[in-house]
Amino acid sequence: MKKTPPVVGAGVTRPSDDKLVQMYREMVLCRALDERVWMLNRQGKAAIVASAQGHEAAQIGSVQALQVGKDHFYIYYRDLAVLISLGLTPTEIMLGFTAKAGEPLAGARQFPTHGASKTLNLVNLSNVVGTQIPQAVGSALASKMRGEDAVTIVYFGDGASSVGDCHEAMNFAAIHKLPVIFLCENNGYAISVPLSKQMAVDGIVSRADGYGIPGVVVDGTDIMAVYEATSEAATRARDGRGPTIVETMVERYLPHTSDDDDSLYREQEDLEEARKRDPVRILQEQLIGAGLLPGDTDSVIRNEAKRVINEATDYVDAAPYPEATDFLDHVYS
Ligand SMILES: Cc1ncc(C[n+]2csc(CCOP(=O)(O)OP(=O)(O)O)c2C)c(N)n1
Ligand SMILES: [Mg+2]
Repeated sequence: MKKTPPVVGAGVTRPSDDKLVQMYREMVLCRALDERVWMLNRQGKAAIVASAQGHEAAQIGSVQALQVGKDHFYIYYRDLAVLISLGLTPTEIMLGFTAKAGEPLAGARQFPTHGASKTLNLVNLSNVVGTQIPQAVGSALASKMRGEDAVTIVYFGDGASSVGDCHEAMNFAAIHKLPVIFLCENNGYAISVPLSKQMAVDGIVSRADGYGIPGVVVDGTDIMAVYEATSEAATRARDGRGPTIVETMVERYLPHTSDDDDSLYREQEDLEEARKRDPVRILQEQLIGAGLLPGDTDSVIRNEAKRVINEATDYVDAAPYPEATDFLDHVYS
């Protein structure tokens, strides 16, 4: 059977130097936020945390390849860095983790990182794994019917790729050549279940042939590779050539969530190997090598992140919980 060629490597897009440094700032900020909310969980101040540590390059590199305010974003619970890259502040995100008043996406009445923003075209998500995939395809269908130039991106894990919704969504999007990007964050685990017990192949990209769409596997710890692959997928979508699967190979550094104990199913050695592929350190080294972090720029960026996270922590500590009656504010009828 004819294999669909991968889309990456046509030499389309490299991020500008300024954009690379901006993406590094976001990575450092997100890592600091992630570490802090984990700490807040251990202090009993945040009910649950799903960490993005190890996924940051896949999340930020893909957002930055798209047009925020015009394109549509369907995320899942691990997409903390997508929120940062869309422009939410650490304070706004932390209000969600601590369920405090003023949380902008869901009035502090959702699982952290869930909720919607009309201005960002960020659509509310369900914690039911995989449900966002056909919803995103519906959004892409709407854009096509309205003749809009918008692309929809949907994020999901390797585990989510095994639910029926994923197959139905990809098949439908392929048939109708819809402007959607399927971005899989393949971290090798669905909670405690390793990839080898989820599927009989190495990853999800080989399914692309079965749908008749292109698919590409990228190193999800290399932000430039993610940016390039997402840019090319977005160009295809905007040109009316239909969907693309972008499978980003990432690492999950921490347990599935703060409620999980990964020592029950994951070898210490496996984790140590994973930590060698730290996307933040990889970009830091790339930028230093390219002379893009001259002098004390790196420590200025890190200190600024620390300051912002400390301020956000103080803010949410002092913030009240929502009034019991506020829940009606977000009820349609
Ligand atoms: C339909 C459904 N089945 C099971 C669950 C329980 N569950 C929550 S997260 C998860 C694993 C998902 O793994 P993956 O898609 O790889 O994402 P990751 O957490 O690894 O980023 C499961 C099974 C759920 N929320 N919804
Ligand atoms: Mg996974």
